[in-house]
Amino acid sequence: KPFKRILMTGAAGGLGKVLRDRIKPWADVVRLSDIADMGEARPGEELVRCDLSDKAAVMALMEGVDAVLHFGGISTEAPFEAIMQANILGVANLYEAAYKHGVKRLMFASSNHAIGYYKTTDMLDANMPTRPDSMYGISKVFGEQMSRYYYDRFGIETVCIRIGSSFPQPANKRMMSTYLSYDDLTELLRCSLFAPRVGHTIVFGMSDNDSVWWDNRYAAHLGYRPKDSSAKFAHLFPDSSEFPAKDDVTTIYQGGKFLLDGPMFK
Ligand code: NAI
Ligand code: 15L
Repeated sequence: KPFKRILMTGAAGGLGKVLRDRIKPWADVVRLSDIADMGEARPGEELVRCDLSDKAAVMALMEGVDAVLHFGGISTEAPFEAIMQANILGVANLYEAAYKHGVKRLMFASSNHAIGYYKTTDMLDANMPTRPDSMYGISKVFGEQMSRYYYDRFGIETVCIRIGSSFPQPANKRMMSTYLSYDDLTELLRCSLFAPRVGHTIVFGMSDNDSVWWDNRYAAHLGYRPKDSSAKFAHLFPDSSEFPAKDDVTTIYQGGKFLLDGPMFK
């Protein structure tokens, strides 16, 4: 197999559970980690309970690891203190451990909430300034910058995937634009790990949806070709009302509901 040992953090989470078996073909051993219970280890797995904010524990977690898929952390808006521990200190610990243990490549699960304050009428590429929509979004910007620094300083490569909405199916009209199927996510992870050179790449994690807000021109070297589309779920949202609806911040801005969580709209 291509890698001896891949580490996936956030293994007890929604995406971690889906990916657990899918990433197996890529490594002799998959080391799965989370602060939460991950159940029993299956063949080819190592389970390590670890709080990402614990520097010594993250250092130990990285021992013998060749590549990292970093999904662990808080995945929605939360008080800054909690975000700071899991997503800011957590990412700092992760990169320092990756450096000390000679890890050459990582995937960082960033989010569309790093750019959630752009409008749904905007078309973005990866070179446009970030516009986070929440403390959560700010923590993802931090992760993107942390990984950029470790590339510039030490040559450690990272693909930051600004994941749109990766769920079994879109839950609302907004997600018709942001939907990323599990198969396409898996393919994007494969590209992120196996493209010959990625340097520091930011890619928007979306399927081949009909209406999109993001342009992946600067990630062409990944060779990512989505096979799914949200189009097959169009019947779930027959409402032909205007999108974005006037005076509804959750449809005017790309970040959707996250716009309501900040102090601005309380
Ligand atoms: P999730 O919340 O289901 O999973 C995150 C996992 O991280 C949880 O199992 C949690 O226990 C773990 N975690 C939280 N704090 C931790 C800590 N201090 N130490 C160790 N582990 C900790 O989220 P989901 O949906 O699986 O997302 C995975 C990653 O992808 C997250 O980083 C999220 O921000 C990102 N993402 C997901 C999107 C989606 O559509 N599912 C969209 C954009 C980004
Ligand atoms: C995210 O970053 C979250 O982790 C996920 O739960 C969804 O809210 C997603 O963005 C989204 O914007 O749909």
